[in-house]
Amino acid sequence: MNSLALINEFLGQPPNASSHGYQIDHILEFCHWFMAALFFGWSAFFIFVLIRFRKRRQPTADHAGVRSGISTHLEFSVVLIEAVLLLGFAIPLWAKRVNQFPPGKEALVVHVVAQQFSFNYHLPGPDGQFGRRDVSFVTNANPLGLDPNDPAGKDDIVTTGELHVPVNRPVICELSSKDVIHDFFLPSMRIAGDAIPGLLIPIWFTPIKTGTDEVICGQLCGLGHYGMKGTLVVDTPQDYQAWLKERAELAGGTQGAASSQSPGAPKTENAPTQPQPSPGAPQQPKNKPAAPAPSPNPGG
Ligand SMILES: [Cu+2]
Repeated sequence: MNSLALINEFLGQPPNASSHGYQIDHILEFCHWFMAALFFGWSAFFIFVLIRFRKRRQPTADHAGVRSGISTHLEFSVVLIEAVLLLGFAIPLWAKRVNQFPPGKEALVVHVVAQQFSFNYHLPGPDGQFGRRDVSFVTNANPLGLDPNDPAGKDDIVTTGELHVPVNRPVICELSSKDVIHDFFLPSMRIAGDAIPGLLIPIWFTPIKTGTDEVICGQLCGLGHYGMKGTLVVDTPQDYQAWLKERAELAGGTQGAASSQSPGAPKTENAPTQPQPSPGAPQQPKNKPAAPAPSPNPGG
């Protein structure tokens, strides 16, 4: 995998950190080599034709053209390789991603709610139940509009900018947006999905390496799009439990108050050293959230 990933690395792709990512890396690597071969092959052929059929050597046009079948064979091989790539690799890989979700009990389910210009995360807390959300409860302190009267939401955890997940456990992110179309992109996890107002779009991945990874918005969503970054911290199970406990203590029963980012220093040795990019801090969303947060779906 790593020994093959020459072009991927050259193009600045971060190392893979998810269980399915190596398949994507393989297909990307193969496509890049294939495109390189096509580029140099066709370029060489083009230069050959320019010289071979120059006017000085061929003053009158030959209307019969080439009689050898080599170009037909070449073109047929290109079509064949592309068909194998698409039907043999790309479509099955994609189908696996969208059809074979891990069971809800085994996976960690997180609601990812994008807004201009940050990502909010909603976790169900120890009871495993997401509290109800409604746009009428949205305030600066309660960015997701958690219903204060819903008992299921009392222990919910809401964070902005930084999400922690345990290593080697599938994570299902249900994406939605409060304003415009964003894209929740985890380059090192080789996964991305659009966050669209009014829709709940699930994506999933299994992190296989602890550490800190970048979260970016993959859709040009407004003036502050460039700053719409976040952090995904992959913890050991112990560190993850410690983080959950810390978040719960910070929330202190007053839900929605836990919207400050990166409180305290995370206890991992891979803790981010750079300051948080303060998503959305200077630029509060100018437009009021137009669409209501999608109704939560307890139990995933
Ligand atoms: Cu965005």
